[in-house]
Amino acid sequence: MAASSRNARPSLLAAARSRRRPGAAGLRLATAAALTLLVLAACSPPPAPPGDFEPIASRFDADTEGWTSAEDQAPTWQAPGYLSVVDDDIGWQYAIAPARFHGDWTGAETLSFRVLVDDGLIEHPLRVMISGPDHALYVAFPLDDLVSGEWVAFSVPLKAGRWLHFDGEDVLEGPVATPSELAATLAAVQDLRIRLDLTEKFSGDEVNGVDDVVVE
Ligand SMILES: [Ca+2]
Ligand SMILES: [Ca+2]
Repeated sequence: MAASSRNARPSLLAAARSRRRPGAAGLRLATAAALTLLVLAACSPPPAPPGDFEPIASRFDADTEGWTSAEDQAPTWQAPGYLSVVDDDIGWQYAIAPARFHGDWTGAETLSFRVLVDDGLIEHPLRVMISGPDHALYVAFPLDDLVSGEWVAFSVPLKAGRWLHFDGEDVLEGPVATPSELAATLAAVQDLRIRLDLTEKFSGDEVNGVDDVVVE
């Protein structure tokens, strides 16, 4: 870019000089053209390529892929290829993603996953939560989305609107995150977890599955 601006200026000036009686209007045009070229050369960084986020996924084809849980009992791998999480305490059980899911999600558009719902009495909404340096934000899915004993697919856009500030497990609806709060959180994800505590059971008899967790 610097080379083209260096080349452009002398040739334009030479063209202006070669005129015998350059009118004021002609000089102004030549000067404006030279300035335009200089500005274009100086101010045109290459645009960022769109959609350059590299998707992150856990398909659990062969093992637990490093996922953990909030309560004592570790998740287990189940054939033909999903993660099984047992609710074995009165606390809230979560499936917790490994560090591979941490980092900059800027440019990602959707978070999706599937859940195999325990066959007990469904009482608590499914939640997914992402945390960054300053905010813990979650989306709660309607209770009616859950189907006892069935696999259900969930998907949420990584856009402001549905993401709420975590304000305790028992607060059903925290304050809505602003676009800038969500963007700041997505730029430095430190934790991703899915609340898998859906039924009234809590003593090792509630078992939920999760599969195909994808950020893309
Ligand atoms: Ca799988
Ligand atoms: Ca439970």
